[in-house]
Amino acid sequence: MRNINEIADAVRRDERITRDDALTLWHEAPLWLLGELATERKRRASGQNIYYNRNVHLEPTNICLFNCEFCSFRRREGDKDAWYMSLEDIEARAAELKGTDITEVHIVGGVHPKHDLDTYCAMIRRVKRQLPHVTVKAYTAVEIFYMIRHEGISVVEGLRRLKEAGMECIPGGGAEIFDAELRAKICPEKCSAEEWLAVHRAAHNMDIATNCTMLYGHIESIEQRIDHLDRLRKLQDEAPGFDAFIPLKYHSRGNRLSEAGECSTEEDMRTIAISRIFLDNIPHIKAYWVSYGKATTEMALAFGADDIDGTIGDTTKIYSMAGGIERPTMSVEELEAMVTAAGYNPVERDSHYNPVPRRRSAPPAPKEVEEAVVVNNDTKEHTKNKTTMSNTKIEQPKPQTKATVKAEPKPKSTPKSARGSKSAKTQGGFIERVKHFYGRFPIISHMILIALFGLLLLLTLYFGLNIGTRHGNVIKVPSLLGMNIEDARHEAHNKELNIIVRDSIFDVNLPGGTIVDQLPRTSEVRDVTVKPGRKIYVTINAYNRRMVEVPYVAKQTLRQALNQLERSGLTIKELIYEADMTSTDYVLRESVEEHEVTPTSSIKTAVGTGVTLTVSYHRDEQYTTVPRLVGLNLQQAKNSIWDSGLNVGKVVYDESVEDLIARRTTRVYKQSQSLGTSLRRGSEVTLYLTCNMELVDSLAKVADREAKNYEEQRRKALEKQRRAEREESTIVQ
Ligand code: V47
Repeated sequence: MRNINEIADAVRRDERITRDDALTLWHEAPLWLLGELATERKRRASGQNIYYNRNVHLEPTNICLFNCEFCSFRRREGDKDAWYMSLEDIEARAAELKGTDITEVHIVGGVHPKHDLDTYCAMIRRVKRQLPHVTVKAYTAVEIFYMIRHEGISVVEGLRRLKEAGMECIPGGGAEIFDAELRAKICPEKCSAEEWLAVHRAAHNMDIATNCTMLYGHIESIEQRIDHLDRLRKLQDEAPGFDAFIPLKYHSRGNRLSEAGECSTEEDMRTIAISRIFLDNIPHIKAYWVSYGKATTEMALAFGADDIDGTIGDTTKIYSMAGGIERPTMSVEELEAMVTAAGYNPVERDSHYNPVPRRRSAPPAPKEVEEAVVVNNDTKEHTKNKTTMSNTKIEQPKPQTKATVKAEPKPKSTPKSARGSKSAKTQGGFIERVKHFYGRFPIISHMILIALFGLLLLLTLYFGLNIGTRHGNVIKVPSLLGMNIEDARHEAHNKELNIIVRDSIFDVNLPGGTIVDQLPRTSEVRDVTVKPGRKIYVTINAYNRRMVEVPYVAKQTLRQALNQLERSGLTIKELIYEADMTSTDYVLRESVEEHEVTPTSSIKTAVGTGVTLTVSYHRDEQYTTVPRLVGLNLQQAKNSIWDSGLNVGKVVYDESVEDLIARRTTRVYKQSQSLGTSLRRGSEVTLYLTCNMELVDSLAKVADREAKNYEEQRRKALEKQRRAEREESTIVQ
């Protein structure tokens, strides 16, 4: 079993942790360390961004067949506070939302005994009829599993029908805790863990994005929490498709688990942080503000959360009925203020985590919907369809795949009667000539016929196999680096790929909207192929340089100060070392652009600005050792240098680095002083970077050997020192 320091180092190296590691972190890691590690993981996943959206919930009924111990929402038919919305009620509710700027309707409710798959599909269609541009995120896997089993069809067929009705993504509810024993205690009637996972697996394989949740803080053990996370991580490895994980804190009012009480805020933070650290393959961790309240949600941003859900507009009762916020609603301004106060960059997203461009009024229907409608009415004129849509009189628009959108009617072959006499004559002449040739050279003619037949057979086999097995149905991922995001979207759309912006940076030298990184990456030497409809995640250069307040980081350790500055999007200009009687690596003073930063200075500066820190060193600790930098990217190398009490000297790129975009894919292949060299604190280390990964790999192997030797020498030196100390103490005794 690894100790806490080994686990922390593994996380800092961006490595996966085990279930045992997660338990060790839970029981032994101080909260500040969890914050640091989770923030590191969050930074790699989404930089400084915190996401929110403009959404509403639609809870068609609270009448539910199931009677879960933790649920305060559920009512029986006939109960005085039970509600039920007919299809007309649902459509009327959707109609009320027309003209607002919401981008998502999240539908989830009780499993009503009278609802079947058709009713569930009709609900979605009613919403889409009124709000065609809005994404419907609908039904927990528990509801989906119920309706599919009730219908007696396969999960894939059920999902296909929901998708056809307009469901675009699936929320994460109903997961609760997967452990079978505990599930039998708290929600015995719900589908099993395996069934819940099967619904999400099938959805991912059909390219339907989903979320996942965990209901924690009631009667489950920490082992059961980690087991739950492990099952989610395994599914994501096997069939990726989870966009976000949402830890749902149990609320105790009005249900049969009330005696369990509610867990502390510290436990909330530990749960969020460990989820972020453990779930290294799920891009987003959501702190659902409706459940946590505003203050705890803001705190969660320092423990790895990068999403806070949306505006809600007082449309959900699940939490208020369990003792949560009575009328949950937040304006965009409030959400953004919360994020900014925590030192992050608020980003409005759509349901697929694409940033939504800033706007003041309701958005026009996005193009894709217009195109889909065009296809639905493919016998009608394009303009006519547009008019129909703006009048909202279309009958249940069916979303179509992009492949269908692009399909055009095949040109009809010319009718025989229309063929001119000239072509008939030419044809007759050709046949005559063939007959003549056959009469003169029968053997050669037979050989030509056999060759033609063979060629025909080969072509039939090749195309037949490709159609039958779809072996050929893959797309080469284009290189989007350096392209503008709009052009890239256009290119990706033509290739039936989807672009998701997952992060932004700010580089003054590049135009706004330039793509600076992409996943999967492709290059001149390495082609990557994917199936149609797959997502390409990109990082873009932001359009505007954001201003941030410089946090006061003096009177903290250097490590804490570096973390806090990084969280604010700032960097280090210089570390100046000053002798001190008591401590080493303690920040004495801080300045930015010639101004001293004080607890009350409130200086604002652009993201990416360098801050100067004056740091202490104790007389006996004037020297520090150079860390291993080979193999790291520039940011990682800089962090490591500052962490060691050194400064970044020159940054030198070799000839393989052709432009500014290429700089972002470089790694360190050489450092001016090798690992373990003893240097005065504050000295400079020069970094040499390249795009040539073979060179990096071969030099990294040398660096690995050096690191091993260095560790060995250090261990021996320490042993020797301890032995000497022991001997000295025996002599004294
Ligand atoms: O599945 C029910 C939970 C879930 C209580 O996917 C309770 O983006 C706490 O899944 N205390 C429904 N939790 C809500 C949900 C959700 C919410 C926000 C965003 C997303 C998303 C999904 O609420 C249920 C259950 O796990 N729940 N009762 C309670 N007393």
